[in-house]
Amino acid sequence: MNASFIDMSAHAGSSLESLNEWVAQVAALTRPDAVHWCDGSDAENDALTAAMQADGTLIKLNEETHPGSWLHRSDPQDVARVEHLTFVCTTERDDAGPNNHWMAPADAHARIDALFDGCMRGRTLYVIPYCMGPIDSPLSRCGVEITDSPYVVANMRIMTRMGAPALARIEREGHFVKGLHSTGELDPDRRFIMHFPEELAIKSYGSGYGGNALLGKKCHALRIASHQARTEGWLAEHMLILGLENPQGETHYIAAAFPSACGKTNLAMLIPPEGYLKDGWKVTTVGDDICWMRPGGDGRLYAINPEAGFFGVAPGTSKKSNPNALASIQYNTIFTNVGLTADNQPWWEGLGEGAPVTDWRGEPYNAAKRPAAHPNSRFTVSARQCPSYSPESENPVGVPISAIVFGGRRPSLVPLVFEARDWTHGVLIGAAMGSETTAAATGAVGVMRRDPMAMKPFCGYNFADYFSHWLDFDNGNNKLPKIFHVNWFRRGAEGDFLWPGFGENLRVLEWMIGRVKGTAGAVETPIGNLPTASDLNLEGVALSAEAVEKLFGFERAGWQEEFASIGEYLEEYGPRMPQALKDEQRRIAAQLQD
Ligand code: GTP
Ligand code: SPV
Ligand code: MN
Repeated sequence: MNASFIDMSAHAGSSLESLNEWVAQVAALTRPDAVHWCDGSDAENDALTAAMQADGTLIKLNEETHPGSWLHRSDPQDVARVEHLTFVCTTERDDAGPNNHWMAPADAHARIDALFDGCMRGRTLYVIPYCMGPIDSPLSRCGVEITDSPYVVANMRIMTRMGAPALARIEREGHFVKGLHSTGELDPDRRFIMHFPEELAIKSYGSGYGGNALLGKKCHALRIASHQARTEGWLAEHMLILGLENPQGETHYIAAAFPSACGKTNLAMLIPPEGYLKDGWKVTTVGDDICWMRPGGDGRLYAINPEAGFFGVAPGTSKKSNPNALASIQYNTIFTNVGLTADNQPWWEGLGEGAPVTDWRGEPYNAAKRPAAHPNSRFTVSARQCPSYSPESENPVGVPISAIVFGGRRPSLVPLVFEARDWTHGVLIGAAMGSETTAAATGAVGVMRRDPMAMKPFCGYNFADYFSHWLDFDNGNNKLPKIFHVNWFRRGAEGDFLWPGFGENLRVLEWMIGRVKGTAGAVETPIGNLPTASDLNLEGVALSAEAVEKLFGFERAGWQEEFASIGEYLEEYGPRMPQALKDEQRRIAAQLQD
């Protein structure tokens, strides 16, 4: 054990005692050569990146075009979240629910501790104190991640409020979420991502990638936080948060849940179409992936983004699709698993300029062999670098939410947008969400599955209890947001997307706020309130007759089938499924038969 470990005895006797004890226990189990407590300083970051450059973990990008930026290549077998190896370990199996893989806590600890035994020999153990959310917000929660990956440290520094201020808050509060991570041997057969909600603890072994390894993100801010939120009366959701400012200068905040790689980052950074820009419409970005919200004194839901950075999908990001994201990642950015141009600039499919010479595995680019960038390649960047960054991201009170939006990749049946009649109907719409799987998790891509509230991989407890928790917010006192469903991914007979998407999505947001204010029109149908094409401002958008019919139409026969399938889905949760949700499904199914 080196000196920096002994140094921390300085904290003994303070309320950091339990932290010190835990670090000592972990060090005794994992046997690192050194222990380093992260303070989050520039000097620390410079030293870590220099060491990673020296050992090849980071590759320096073109300093002229991309100052302060790096490429990291992860192990080719470690490029996405691993849902089949992700466990929620509650005492009672039913508390994890059919939506999670479950293991008894004692068994889970024994299995993963056997992997941790001695795993940090020859490595440094980093202690990362972090705060999810503004450091002075009562809605924020702290955690400490122990890791043997300096790449994780560098990413956590961008993604969270990491270091000394977080440690001070932990010292004040005396409690924190404990996350233990080791990259291990990166062997997919020796890999587990385990959650212990009852202990507010996470143990992750054998992956260095994204949500598997940056434990503040999906493990803490969604799986553990959703459990905490249920017991404390708030919501931890897989949602972006954006501010929509109209020409009158009013800002409405919208939270939207789309499954992984289904458009949250893009919508959060939307640039309005030209006519809207001229009129003075503006979108600001509060968050692009995670939203924590709770009722304020006035009964409205107030939301914070617990993160401080974006871990965004690189492929498809271009000047045309997402200029704000592209501008954000011109400097001080870590790229993971993208390709390289001849002059060492990062490159990915859909960038729209330049040409790759090296692919994400570090081999000469060969289009016949593999894409230049992995489909789940990502950029890590501070939210503050985004031109549309909202200073409200730092507001300790959060922002009041006017509308909640659910959506997924639905090639057929589901129209562009519809509105829930009330909160219970909105919860059913969220619970019934379906989407095609994407490259954000290992496994087949393009397979339809139910992904309630975009939380299938992230809810830390039984979905039946989660839906009950959602329903409970409608208690007569709260002034709840309106709920909507969108589908940017409807396809035509030729297989093409029927809606132009991206910036044009503003037209749909405008209609939603019109509904919130009572100024926009809609037609009532059994599935909810649908706009006609003339209820949206479609000036300058050329839609075919097929597009208008499919984007704004209501297909009764298809919805009858869909509701039969939703009914079966709710039954999978047995008697824990709230009756109110089953009643809502039956009411709509009956209306669809009329
Ligand atoms: P995670 O970070 O995995 O949670 O993903 P995300 O929900 O933030 O998705 P992101 O915005 O990164 O988009 C993922 C993919 O969807 C990219 O390839 C985008 O180009 C594409 N996409 C986003 N918005 C739209 C849209 O409005 N229409 C279409 N057709 N594609 C879109
Ligand atoms: C997602 O998969 O929803 C992501 C990427 O945002 S990860 O951090 O890997 O979960
Ligand atoms: Mn996500």
